[in-house]
Amino acid sequence: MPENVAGPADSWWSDAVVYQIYPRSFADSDADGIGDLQGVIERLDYLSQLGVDVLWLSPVYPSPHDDNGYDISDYQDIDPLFGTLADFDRMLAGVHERGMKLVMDLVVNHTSDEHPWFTASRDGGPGGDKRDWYIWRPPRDGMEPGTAGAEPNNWESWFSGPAWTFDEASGEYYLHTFSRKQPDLNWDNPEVRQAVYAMMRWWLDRGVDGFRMDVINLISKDPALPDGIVPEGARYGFGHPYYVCGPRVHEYIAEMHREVFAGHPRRLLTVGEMPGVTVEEAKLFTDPARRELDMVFQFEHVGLDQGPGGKFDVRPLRLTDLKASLGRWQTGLGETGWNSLYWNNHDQPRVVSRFGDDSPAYRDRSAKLLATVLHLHRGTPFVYQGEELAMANAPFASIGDFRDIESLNHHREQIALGTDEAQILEGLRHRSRDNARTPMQWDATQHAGFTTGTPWIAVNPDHVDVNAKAQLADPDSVFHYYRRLIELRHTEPAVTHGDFHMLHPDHEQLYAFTRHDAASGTELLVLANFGAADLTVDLPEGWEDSDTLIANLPATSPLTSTYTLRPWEARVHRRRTTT
Ligand code: TEU
Repeated sequence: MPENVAGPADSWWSDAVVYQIYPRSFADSDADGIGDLQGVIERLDYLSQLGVDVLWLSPVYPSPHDDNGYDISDYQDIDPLFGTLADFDRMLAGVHERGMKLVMDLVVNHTSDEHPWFTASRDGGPGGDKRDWYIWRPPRDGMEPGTAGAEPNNWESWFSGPAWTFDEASGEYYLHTFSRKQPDLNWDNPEVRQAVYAMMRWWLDRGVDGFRMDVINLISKDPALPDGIVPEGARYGFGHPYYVCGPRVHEYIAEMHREVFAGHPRRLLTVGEMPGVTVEEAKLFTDPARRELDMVFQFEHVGLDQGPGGKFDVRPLRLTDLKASLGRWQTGLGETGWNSLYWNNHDQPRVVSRFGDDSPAYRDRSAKLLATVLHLHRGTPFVYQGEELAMANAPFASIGDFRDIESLNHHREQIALGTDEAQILEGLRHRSRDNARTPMQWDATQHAGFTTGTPWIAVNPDHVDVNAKAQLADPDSVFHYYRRLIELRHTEPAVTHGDFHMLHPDHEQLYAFTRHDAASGTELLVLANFGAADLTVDLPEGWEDSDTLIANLPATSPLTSTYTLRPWEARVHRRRTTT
């Protein structure tokens, strides 16, 4: 019986590739302008052709959609916007029939404020039987309830403003580390934990194959809820030290593993999304002997191009910083832990615009280069919808083009502080999560084949050139390059099992590394030119007779002691080794 003990390179998911579907923007079957489960069903053959093994479905549960479904009001049903439980069951059967697995998005750090658990907690008042399911506190001593500064501590929400909202009826505040419509559950309450585990078992019994766990490292707060540090010029305190990987987080996740996953008869996958997690913490979460999680999403590499002002304070990326960060995670988790590998998701801007070159001249080539570098690292790659097409950031013109609560709150807060709107919009164009949420580009027709209605957010006008239909017909497309990369992971042992060794770590334009797998007697060399100028590189010896496993350009010569990489050229070579 496959024991669902997290394990490194020998687990079923170590040579798997995961594809994230953000259903709201994937495919709309009923012309309401919002994607749905029937739309997913109609595209399962496309995903099967790509060759991915697991689908991660962003939330489709009932929700007021304050945060596009990451504010859940019923954990055991499907929002009518997306369909019904019967539609879900049909989709899951279609996924399994094609030999793929499905993991759900588990959002249990918080619920919607419209979840019955919260309405009972709020309306029951202090002493009510569900009061302690959430985090309620009286105003700060001596302060007038409901006035600025009277919040129980000075923590700031991730979506701007204080992390507390005042409830007039009870004269107390409730904590919401995200929007005020996303109250944090009190994980110190065993009733809360057991209710979450029961819900998780309900979905496993329904046939799902695991969970991606939303901000799961934030569930344990320092019970004293101390004030955070107030950065220079900021209005609120930085509460992260008091709830990122908090005091009992490992206890709770180990308990979850015992209560939900241990000994399960099917092969499952658990991925913890962990803002602020360090390599050292991730080793603890993913060490198989600790029976916690299979892998984590870390955020270090997607924070390297921001300044002290936060995510919308855009700074240029230095390739040496990226290599140092990813290299640290490759070696840091070592043989006991396991990396998830991603550039994109529904929260991140499109990587071809961010780390590549989305000009027509180099968009496809740099997208293939970025995919090559990521997929040849040690770990499990995640492909976000549209990444396989080189979908790019959208040309947002005004604040009216944005939908995301994080972006809209940031704009409102910065306008109130007197920041120049052109500067605010510039930051949003680079970093807004809406860059990832423009509709999937299926073809060159109006609304890119996503909907026959009016899309909830505008389609990127570049869909006339960047779309699945055109790329399926072009063997040299980004889609088919991703398909070959995924196939390589299934056929080339060194891609999964090889060790990792960075080359030229101090080079600002070259990303190069080797992967050596003694068991299969093979070594891979990965070369990538992160720039629009030719780059002549010194190569290690012994690669002149190597095979080209995959490349985004035909080779100009054998890999002798030097080789000139063309702009955005990526190559993977293989040689046999005796050890
Ligand atoms: O995101 C967690 C997280 O780190 C967010 O704060 C997000 O990365 C943001 O852009 C940081 O600036 C998860 C979900 O992926 C996100 O969509 C939700 O909005 C959030 O949690 C709350 O559920």
